Amino acid sequence: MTGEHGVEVARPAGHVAELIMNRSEALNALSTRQARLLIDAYTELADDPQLSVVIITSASEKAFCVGADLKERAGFDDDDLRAQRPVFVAAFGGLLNLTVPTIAAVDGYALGGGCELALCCDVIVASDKAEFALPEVGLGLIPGGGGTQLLPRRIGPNRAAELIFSGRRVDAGEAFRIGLVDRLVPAGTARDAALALARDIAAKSPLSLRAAKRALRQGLDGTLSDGLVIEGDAWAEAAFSTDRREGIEAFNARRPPRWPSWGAGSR
Ligand code: CO8
Repeated sequence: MTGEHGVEVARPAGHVAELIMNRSEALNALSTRQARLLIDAYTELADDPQLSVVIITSASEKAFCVGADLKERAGFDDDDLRAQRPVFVAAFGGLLNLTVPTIAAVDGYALGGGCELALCCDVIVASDKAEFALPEVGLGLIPGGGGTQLLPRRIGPNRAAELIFSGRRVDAGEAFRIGLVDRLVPAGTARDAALALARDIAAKSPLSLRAAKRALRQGLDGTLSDGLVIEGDAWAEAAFSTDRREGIEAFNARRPPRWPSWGAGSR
């Protein structure tokens, strides 16, 4: 295995956490150890009731994440790969299942599992120098971190098929055009742009954000009519909350809301 492993959790603004992959020497390649560090970070964040937004990003100027650590895997037999699988499933699933809005800030390569980490987020902010690919079929694999399911939901099944079957790299401009990237910003500014967006989001009702995300995500799993029922339940949770009363009062008083759902310990 190359380089130090590292995943830092920073708090760059109120109610915002930044999860920074910091294994720059190996371009944040996902070894088993690096995947475990991600899982530890999600566990810490999932337990934090004061959180409204999570950004996942990289300390490397060159890469967001280049996917599975192919040097580590070079020594793997089938049992090793089988043993790694649940760790990797949790490293992707833990991000996908965070109950607060998530943003990937991508300023370089997002390849294989790196692209899938971004796909696990609600919003992808990328800079001009970002590049995306799911090259797994060229390695005798297939995307296994959610890529075959999340990419078609993002960009449509046929565009996803073209990218997954060819494994080709997509530059930031094309990624933005096809909807793989949601906000395109100048090189070197993806983290700042993601933070600006995160601050905007974090000013909103924490209860509403969680309810909206639940409706959005769970709704995508089923039929439209099931989704509308899920939306109705999530709507009721927000609509009959004290946050709704505060939101309307603050609007009419022309002042920023002070969300009751933050509770007394709000930072
Ligand atoms: N694993 C380990 N080390 C890597 C990886 C990787 N994936 N990618 C790059 N590195 C290392 C290189 O070996 C090199 O290290 P060293 O200097 O010690 O030799 C260093 O990073 C820099 O790389 P390069 O010298 O190659 O730099 P270049 O600028 O020439 O190229 C690239 C950079 C384009 C990123 C190139 O290295 C590359 O193509 N890397 C492989 C990317 C790839 O194919 N990723 C997909 C892997 S498969 C996968 O991710 C499956 C995910 C499974 C999830 C399953 C969930 C259950």
